[in-house]
Amino acid sequence: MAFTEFRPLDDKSLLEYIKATPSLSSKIGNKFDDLTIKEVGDGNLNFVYIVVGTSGSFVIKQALPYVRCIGESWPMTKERAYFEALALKEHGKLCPDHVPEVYHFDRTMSLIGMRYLEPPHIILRKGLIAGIKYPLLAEHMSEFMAKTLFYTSLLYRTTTEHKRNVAEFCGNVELCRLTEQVVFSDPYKVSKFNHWTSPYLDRDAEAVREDNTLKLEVAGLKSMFCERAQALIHGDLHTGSVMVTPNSTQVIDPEFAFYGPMGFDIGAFVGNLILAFFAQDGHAAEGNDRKEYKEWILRTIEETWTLFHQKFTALWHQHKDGSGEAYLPEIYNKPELQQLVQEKFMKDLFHDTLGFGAAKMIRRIVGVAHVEDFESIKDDSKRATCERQALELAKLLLKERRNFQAITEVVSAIRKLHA
Ligand code: ADP
Ligand code: SR1
Ligand code: MG
Repeated sequence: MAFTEFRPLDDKSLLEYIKATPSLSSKIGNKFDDLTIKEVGDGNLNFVYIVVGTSGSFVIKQALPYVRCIGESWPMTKERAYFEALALKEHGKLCPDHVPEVYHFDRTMSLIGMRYLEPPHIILRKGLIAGIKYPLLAEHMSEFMAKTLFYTSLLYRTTTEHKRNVAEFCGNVELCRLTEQVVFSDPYKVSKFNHWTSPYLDRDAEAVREDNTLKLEVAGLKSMFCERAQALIHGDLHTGSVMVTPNSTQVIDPEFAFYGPMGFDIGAFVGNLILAFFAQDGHAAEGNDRKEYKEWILRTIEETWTLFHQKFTALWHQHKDGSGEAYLPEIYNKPELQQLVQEKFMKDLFHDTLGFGAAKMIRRIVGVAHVEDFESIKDDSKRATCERQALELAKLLLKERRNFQAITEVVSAIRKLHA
């Protein structure tokens, strides 16, 4: 069977594909008799196959020309696989400890072969729902974000390198457009795709659509998302894009990658931790009130930002006399000026993080794509109570973010709203 043009794979044709592809067949020692192939895609967009043999394993991810969770009625370019492979390779170079290795990429087939993150790796969101603590999560995620964001920004790169890379990722316009629609537009208008826990949140969803201050702030964030090519961002860094064990943290699924605002990634991660926090009461059971676990999530939120701040500014300091063209050493060489510049940069980034984090929370409650953290709470009324608290916190963060000076204040606001 030749694979010279695009074709959606199934278990059987995938086996033929593997046999015809040396970079994949060599990973399983060219042994095909004992192979198991299983489609496990539980994401919103693509098909993912786990391939395991006695001599090795890998994962195959294929993009079909539509959004999987909606169906063929929502067409979506399969070129997204190209940008995912590109970003995985770039992130892998910058932060190899936290990104699965790419073994193979086929642009015609929109197909990526990569390391199988074997059990006990699970999707972080599922771990958070199960109440599992990950002591290294903040350390690892702050490292991933600090390295990928710093090294792809003008703090490290020349404007020539930066522009070349920005131009390449501008090709991922359809995925950016999807985010523009489902994060920054649909939740603030009537859309056939929106849904929420009705009737409990009918009034809350309507309030979002009628809130002029909220709309003003979201417009500013959308403009930043569309216009600010600050760094190569993952573009979809929620807790479903991270696989974990207590010792390992791996970031997958960067198909939305492009040059955008750094705060979009940090906000996505922190915002999804906040959603996980507010969902905990819905998962509490007799003998397990999740009180201690909620404290762990709050600590992780705090540590993620604090460690990110430390690591990012350390990289900046280390490369301050390098070829990055944002702050030329001959202008910004005085320590007090360097400090001023850095403080301003980090303060703005903190506020961007809160704004984008809040927007990402709102879209998960009244937009098209919800999160398992809430969806797995079977009792509608209980779910609505959890979601309403998260929504109120998100609205506060979005509107008042410039009044927050430190991550500890965000944690205090979460506690206050939860009480
Ligand atoms: P989508 O782009 O549709 O969101 P994901 O990349 O999130 O797809 O993958 C869907 C699911 O497939 C993940 O939730 C995870 O369970 C599984 N998966 C994806 N990549 C790997 C991998 N490298 N190793 C193990 N499982 C993976
Ligand atoms: C139709 S929206 C699907 C969502 O799933 C992806 O993970 C992105 O978050 C996207 O917004
Ligand atoms: Mg995904």
